[in-house]
Amino acid sequence: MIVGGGGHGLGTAYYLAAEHGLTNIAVVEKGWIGGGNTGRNTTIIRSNYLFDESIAIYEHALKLWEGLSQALNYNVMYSPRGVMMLAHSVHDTQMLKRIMHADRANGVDNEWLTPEEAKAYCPPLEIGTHLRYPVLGATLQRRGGTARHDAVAWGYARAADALGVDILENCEVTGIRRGAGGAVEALETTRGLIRTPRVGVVAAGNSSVVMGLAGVRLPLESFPLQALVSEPVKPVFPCVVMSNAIHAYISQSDKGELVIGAGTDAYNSYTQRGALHVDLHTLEAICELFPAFRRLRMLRNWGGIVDVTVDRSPIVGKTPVPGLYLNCGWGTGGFKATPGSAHVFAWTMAKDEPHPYAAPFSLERFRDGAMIDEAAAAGVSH
Ligand code: FAD
Ligand code: PYC
Repeated sequence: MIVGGGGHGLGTAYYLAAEHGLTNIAVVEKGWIGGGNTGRNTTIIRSNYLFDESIAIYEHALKLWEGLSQALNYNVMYSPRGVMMLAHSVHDTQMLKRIMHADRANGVDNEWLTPEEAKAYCPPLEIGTHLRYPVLGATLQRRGGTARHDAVAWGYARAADALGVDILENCEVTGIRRGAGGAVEALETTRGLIRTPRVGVVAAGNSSVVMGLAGVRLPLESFPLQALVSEPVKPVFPCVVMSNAIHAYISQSDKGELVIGAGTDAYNSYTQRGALHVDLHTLEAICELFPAFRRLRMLRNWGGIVDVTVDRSPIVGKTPVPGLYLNCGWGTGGFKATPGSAHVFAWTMAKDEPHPYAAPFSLERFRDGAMIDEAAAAGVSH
């Protein structure tokens, strides 16, 4: 049983069936598939992280993105248009260059652009020195880009369904029963009891609530994270631009809307919306960096709930409860990880041992102090 019908959960079910030959799999989703963070994110895909462990798992995902439409026979509209990260201070410059060198040492593409080169790659970018936060340079990962977020859920769901996976929507898990030796025995759901010896929890934002049903406490917090889109316009924005320091990130969807993301709200919550002032702050930053967009109108905004660990890295692996596996804590950055996360989690569940790329992201690292601190590369302030 997989709890959670987002991209990670549906992908896990797909790889369990496609690569491990398991046929008695079901995904239970309390709402509709893709209705969680999978369908609410700003779709940025990249693998330009700092630590070797992170680079390995995100690069594994990026390589899977490159062939995902073909593998699923479903167009997920992966578009490697390049992800640029702006430096506005000496500190930004040093940090981004450190990440760039770490990536290159791991064989992952990343390069440094001068302000003029950054503007040539993204013409709407303002690089004047009069800015409160002038652009001092940028890193560029050309293989980074975007994909259509809900197509990822639909693509994995259709491919998993074709392999015999059952997908149950409007089915909320309300209890996890444990039997002899504390092992998982059954799921209590709003549609009845489901007996099962093996459960994978992939319920982003709600992970601590679901794991609490089995008596497991998690070292993470849930926060609202918001995004918004402008009215649609003709193609004006050729890539993805992120500015961690003044906090704004932007791309243009195939429908023409400018897709803009904000930071997390400063309080914990399980509601899928946040405070308006966070969006307004983001729009101020966007208008400063891209003055041409000042007259655009906002079309709609929304929020999702992200679960964030203290080192801003995920938890993927086994738990102290026999038969219970966990995949969570991707925080503000798990969309890009979807295929890689699902792939290694399926491996972990099928073999009852952590996939090598997942092993560093165990729950035990919080006990042992083996943190993988990706706060600077997370791209979104927490
Ligand atoms: P989800 O898609 O949230 O799936 C979890 C599912 O579990 C949900 O559908 C939920 O309904 C279900 N569930 C919960 N509790 C239960 C229960 N008791 N019983 C049954 N089902 C349950 N990441 C990036 O890489 N790039 C970005 O640009 C980016 N931008 C973001 C912007 C926003 C505004 C937000 C909110 C997130 C962003 N992220 C981004 C993060 C990314 O969206 C998530 O990390 C990722 O989508 C998590 O996928 P998932 O499949 O684990 O979770
Ligand atoms: O992780 O790249 C990211 C990201 C961008 C916006 C939200 N998350």
